Amino acid sequence: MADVLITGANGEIGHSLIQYLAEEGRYQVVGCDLREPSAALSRLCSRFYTGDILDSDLIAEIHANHCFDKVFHLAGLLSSSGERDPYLAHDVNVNGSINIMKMAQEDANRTHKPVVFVFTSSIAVYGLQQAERPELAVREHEHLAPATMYGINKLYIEQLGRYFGVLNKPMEEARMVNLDFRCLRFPGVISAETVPSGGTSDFGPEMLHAAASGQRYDCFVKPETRLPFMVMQDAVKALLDLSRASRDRLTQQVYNVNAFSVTAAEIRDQVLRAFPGADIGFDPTAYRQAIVDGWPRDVDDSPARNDWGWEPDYPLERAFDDLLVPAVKRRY
Ligand code: AKB
Repeated sequence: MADVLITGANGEIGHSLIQYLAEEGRYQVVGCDLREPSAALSRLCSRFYTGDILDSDLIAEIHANHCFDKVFHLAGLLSSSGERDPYLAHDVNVNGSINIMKMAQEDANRTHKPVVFVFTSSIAVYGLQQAERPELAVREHEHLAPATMYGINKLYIEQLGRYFGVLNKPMEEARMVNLDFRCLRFPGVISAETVPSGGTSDFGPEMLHAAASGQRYDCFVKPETRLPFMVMQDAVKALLDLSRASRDRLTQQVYNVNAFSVTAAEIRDQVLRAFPGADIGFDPTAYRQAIVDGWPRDVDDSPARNDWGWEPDYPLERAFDDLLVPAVKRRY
């Protein structure tokens, strides 16, 4: 059975992805995270490394014990955390990513086969002025002027992925190493199972979890703030589908993916439909509002749809009615 590495295994996406991969039973799942795994998570992984992707001893230990043919690199500081400590964000998001890329390249050298390296990027790579926030969905090559440390870090790793990636044919011979680099630019992700922390799209899931657990919630962005979102199930589906797509079908390395574009007020309305007594207000925080004001209202994900058949299962109402609301009701 091949080994697959998941960094950021203890994070929201990591957790869900590992569940799917472990249930499928096609891989030996190796997890890595700064935080100790729960008992359930460590049972799902064939091996779990607790430590920092900046720690060269940890990287050397993982490298000595495994040879990966697939890596999902999810570890990183999110956008709001990144603004609170931009140097730490740079260290983890850039230098940590380079450590993981280098390890994967060495595995590719050992086996003479490119390692499929799936990187989670974000809508934070875009940077728009309020006046130019277009109504039309933004395409992958447009408005790439991120204003946050997190967005800058993500865009840079995308560029490194292009540089080290198998599509960079002229450089292949000289470098003798390669990554089959595949990247998703995620919108905000909403999960019923976990509550996020450190992100700026977190107001969506936070509103839902607060209502379900009977707590008041003050949303930190304005009601009219519109962003693209998807549910965790679709995020995991996108990761798996892209990782399994035949290389010949991929015309680019970086893909937008989206399920619905929604305002904070519309999320509140969905939550209120399910929890009519929920106490939800709006109390925007200047720096977090500034972050989302630079992000696109919608993204064009037609290359993902055309190249590898991306299609979300959960549009807005279905996401809340069929998935999120029943699940949070069971949880609280
Ligand atoms: C964040 O808010 O930082 C993330 C993202 C949109 O990348 N959820």
